[in-house]
Amino acid sequence: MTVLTRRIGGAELEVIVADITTLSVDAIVNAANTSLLGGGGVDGAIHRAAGPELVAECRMLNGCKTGDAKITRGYRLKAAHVIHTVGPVWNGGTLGEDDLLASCYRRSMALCAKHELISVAFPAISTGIYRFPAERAADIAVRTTIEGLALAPTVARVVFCCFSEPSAKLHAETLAQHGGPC
Ligand code: AR6
Repeated sequence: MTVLTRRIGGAELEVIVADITTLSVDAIVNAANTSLLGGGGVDGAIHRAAGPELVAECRMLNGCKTGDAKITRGYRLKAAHVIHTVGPVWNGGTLGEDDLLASCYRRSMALCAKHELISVAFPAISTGIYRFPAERAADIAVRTTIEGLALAPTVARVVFCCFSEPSAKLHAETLAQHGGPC
């Protein structure tokens, strides 16, 4: 279900409610952990849908630091690639959680630029098992991704793929303050 679509420069940004594993985009972003070897939430869903080849490739990456991102192929997913990023665990906001979450979106957009990807879909990183407050996370997600567009000229479509309508509403509220209608 599409909640909002906005045009910013040459790119179309969408907020939808969907299962990210079903999307046909160049890359879906995974809210992973530092091991990159799978887990619960969206991470578990992506690994289940991609098949065992995904964890085999992940094993060769030597993990990922919080705030960083690494790219693999998508295997059995419709998405050609998976960008694995590690969001911060929320600890009250005094341990640099905002900057680390922004870094996830920035580093993911940088990988899109490096690999000349055209379309990318993000889940609401850190807002599940890692307990980051949803409204604060949505604001960081949308603002940082918009900033990242300037350095990712190939990206023409960004999807904020939310798992619930309340989450989508929070992303739409921030996105509505930017760009114009499509
Ligand atoms: N499609 C889109 N969004 C989803 C899906 C899905 N299929 N499934 C869940 N979400 P979470 P985190 C939403 O917990 O907070 C894992 O064990 C979910 O509703 O998946 O970054 C990792 O291995 C929420 O809004 O990730 C780490 O250990 C958002 O995705 C840890 O969880 C993120 O929730 C990472 O925790």
